Amino acid sequence: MKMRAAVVASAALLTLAGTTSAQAAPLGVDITPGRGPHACPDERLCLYEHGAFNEGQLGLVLRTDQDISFLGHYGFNDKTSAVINNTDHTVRLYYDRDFGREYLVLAPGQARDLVDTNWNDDVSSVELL
Ligand SMILES: [Ca+2]
Repeated sequence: MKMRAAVVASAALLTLAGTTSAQAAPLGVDITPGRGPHACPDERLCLYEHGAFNEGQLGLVLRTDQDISFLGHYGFNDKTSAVINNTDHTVRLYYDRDFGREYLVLAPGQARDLVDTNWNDDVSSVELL
């Protein structure tokens, strides 16, 4: 009986958390048109389709709080031209899917325009350490 009561109590707590704190709910991955650094919310890693964080040309922003083993699943393979890491994690951007080949490291809070680097339109997977 005691155990059952505990399960019910924790289920109620989860429901409460879900209704009162929409921002804390796991986002997973989403893709939205966006322009500029403000298009990247807190706690997200954001991949921008165009350089200068889409400031010069409106484009898509992929926003995630989890690893992505292949950006092609989201139509975003070899598209990233700028990145913002608004998570608390060190992030790795990989050339190949499944976290393969070389990676570029971004510290928490770091942003980078990739246009003039050899990473432009070449990222295929991302990992949050
Ligand atoms: Ca691009």
